[in-house]
Amino acid sequence: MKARLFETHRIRRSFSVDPIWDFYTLDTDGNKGKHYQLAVPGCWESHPDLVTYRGKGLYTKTIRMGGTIRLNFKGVSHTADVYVDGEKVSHHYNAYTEFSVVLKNLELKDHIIEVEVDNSFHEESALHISNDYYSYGGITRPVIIEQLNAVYVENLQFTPIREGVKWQGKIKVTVANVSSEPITTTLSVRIGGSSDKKVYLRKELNLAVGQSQLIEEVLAIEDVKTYSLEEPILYYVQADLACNQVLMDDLRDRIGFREIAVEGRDIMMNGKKIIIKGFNRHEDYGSFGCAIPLEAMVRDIHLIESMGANCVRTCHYPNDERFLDLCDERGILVWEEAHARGLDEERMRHPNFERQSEECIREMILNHINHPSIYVWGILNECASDTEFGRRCYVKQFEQIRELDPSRPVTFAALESHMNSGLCLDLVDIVSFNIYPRWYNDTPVSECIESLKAAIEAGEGSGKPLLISEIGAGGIYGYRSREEDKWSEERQASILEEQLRAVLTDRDVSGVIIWQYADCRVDEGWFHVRPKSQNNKGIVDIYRRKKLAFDTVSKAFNA
Ligand code: ADA
Repeated sequence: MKARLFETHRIRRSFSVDPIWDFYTLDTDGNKGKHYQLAVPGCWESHPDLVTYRGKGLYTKTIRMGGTIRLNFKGVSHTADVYVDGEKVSHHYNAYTEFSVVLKNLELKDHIIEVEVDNSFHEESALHISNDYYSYGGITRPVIIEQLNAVYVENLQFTPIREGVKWQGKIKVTVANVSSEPITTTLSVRIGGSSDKKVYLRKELNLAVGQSQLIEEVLAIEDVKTYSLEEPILYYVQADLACNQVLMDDLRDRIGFREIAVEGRDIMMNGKKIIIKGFNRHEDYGSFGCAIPLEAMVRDIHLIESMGANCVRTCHYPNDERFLDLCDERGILVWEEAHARGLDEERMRHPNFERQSEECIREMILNHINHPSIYVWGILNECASDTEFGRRCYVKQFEQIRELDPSRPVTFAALESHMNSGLCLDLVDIVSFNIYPRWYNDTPVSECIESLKAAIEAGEGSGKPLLISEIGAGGIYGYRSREEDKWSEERQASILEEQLRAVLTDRDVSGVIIWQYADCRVDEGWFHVRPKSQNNKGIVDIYRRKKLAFDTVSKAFNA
């Protein structure tokens, strides 16, 4: 199972783990229930017995391994406890960010890996709650098991810096000594195409037992072309570790030389203004749930591109890296977002909210910072940005993001009803609002936008770019009505036609992100406002069947 669309290692070896794991449901006392054999990655809801199962489950796999092993879980939904031969080696909360653990001095033999997974809305869970999307259960993203040598490249970050017509790059490499001896190793960093790379950094490191060292350098990069949406040219950054001229480890990632900036009311890419035409996309597909296979991700990209879009917002959580890789390759901009949706002040006061949010932001940026397609970091969608306590949470999270990545603008999608209480619009680089004129109210779209702009101008968001981060209407696939009554495809199409015409012709707006690309399953707690227990505002349904609005959006975006 590949976790990326390109090879990240030549030296470091990863095991190919058979994709079928043993699985047992667990009762609240941890007693095993029925036995299943489930695909990993996958959602347990894909099994006909487990479509609505919310609770605990146990995945088990026997793997022959030894020495120093790194277990890397790209996503487990949503609380994971990992055991090796019965000993707990890792715990992780949140379905949408990766985690890993290094096991040392393992005897070469069969070892039993067990992953206890919980997708219940347990009392420790501040971010996964009954919501207008579904928290699936399972090992829902790839599991990578790697054989390490004495040292390895733990993390590799690259930030492009534009200096006139030249490019620089800020490199941050973390190297770890996982042996039982102090070690001297030579780090070299290469940048270039898939074959011709130039060495830009060579450094000898002396690492004590168990020591990790961060190496930061700004490098002048030669002979590279700019990454643009029209020409999304990608390069590789590669870190190698050698001991006594013997290669011990390597890590390779893909990068693009592009600069995102905010100038006045404009979002700039490489010094040119861009207009965002995008979709909000939940990771949810037919009967795959959130464990969307690569072929289906590619299909989504083709459909999104065919409508003339240039952006995807990963509402409301960090996405699978393979999808981000596809956006990098296709020149589709990504608003990536830390996990939170519609948390009021009470929920933001949950004892675990701050720590779980902080972990999600750190893991999101640590692992996704190199993707050139990501142009903005988002947080706290429609949370309590209208209260002093809520504001303190926004302040703290934006500070953390700016500390981890000062190179990208930040934003959050605000509730329309907060437009006059804009307590947090001074904190963002880009002002974003979610509005639903003609759907949740019968306000003419242009009137809604005018009052939004007036409210922003009167507050702390004035003079900044404005994005309509959500706008749309419901339409049930296959429900047709010449009278255009609500939930019909015809009504959805005509509302979107008015919405997109008003937004895309308004020179004060830097773009629009439609809610939403595809229908998605929602938690049963939302059934009373969500026919079929789905959010039906997709332009395509959960199986990607086109609604009438598909043509409406294509016409507006391609105009
Ligand atoms: C909000 C929210 C979305 C979705 C949308 C809707 O803007 O951010 O997640 O719930 O409303 O469909 O009403």
